[in-house]
Amino acid sequence: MTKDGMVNAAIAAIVSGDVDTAAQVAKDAIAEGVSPGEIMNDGFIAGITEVGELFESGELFLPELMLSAQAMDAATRVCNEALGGVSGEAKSRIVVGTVQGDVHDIGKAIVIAYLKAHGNEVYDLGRDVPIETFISRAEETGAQVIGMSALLTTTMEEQKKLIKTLQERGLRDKYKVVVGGAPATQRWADQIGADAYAEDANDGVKKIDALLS
Ligand code: B12
Repeated sequence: MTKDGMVNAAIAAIVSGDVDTAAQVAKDAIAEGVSPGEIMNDGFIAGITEVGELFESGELFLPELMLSAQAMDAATRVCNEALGGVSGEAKSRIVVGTVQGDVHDIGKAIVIAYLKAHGNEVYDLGRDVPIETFISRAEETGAQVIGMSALLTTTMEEQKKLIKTLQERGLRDKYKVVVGGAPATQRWADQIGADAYAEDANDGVKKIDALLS
């Protein structure tokens, strides 16, 4: 199959919520020499973006959205595994989680895989993570960076609250705080006093590298 064919198959597998095909397309594409980042961005992320639009316009409903999310999860696992990690001294230690009240974790998983592939030690805090957990895990692990994902306009407030809590405890200067997720913007990051906003996983790696250099 051509690369375009594989990209289209990836989009179709996510839109139709076909878990097995999504995983298989990811494996085939990587075996054919397409990079995991490329098939993820051009294929699977394009597919889940289309699903989001169909959901928003009422052409697709929650049960289908959930199947698409499962297909996305299956594809993400294959691509993330192929991305691998870098051995040797870690560049930095980073804790990353999806904020409390929010179960969206596909984007977070991709960000973590990219950060690991670029030689960072990353602690995955999971989803629906309370502020206290972000802070205690950052303290325990000696992290330099706290990364927060939020996909809902309601839960993005948690990003703001975490920064405020760090300030109140005199811990703000100890950490670089990076925010991401579909509703976040550079403007939002500036408004809440985050150190950086990243629009995708690649941007996240670059911004964190820049913050720590
Ligand atoms: C898949 C999905 C789900 C799945 C999630 C499964 C999972 N395990 O994640 C399920 C079906 C569970 C779900 C549930 C819900 N969802 Co939903 N969901 C989506 C959908 C379609 C895709 C999200 C996604 O995975 N995108 C793909 C990834 C790769 O992109 P990403 O998350 O943005 O991440 C990238 C960047 O943002 C960035 N990034 C993200 N985080 C971070 C963090 C850091 C530190 C950095 C550096 C970068 C970074 O890098 C990532 C990789 O490039 C979106 C639509 C959309 N356009 O976003 C709706 C959407 C987010 N959901 C929505 C809604 C309303 C819901 C529900 C409330 C539905 C309901 N009625 O129950 C529930 C909420 C449950 C909860 N409490 O969290 C709305 C939110 C509306 C709003 N304005 O708040 C959206 C926008 C759909 C819509 N258009 O209406 N959902």
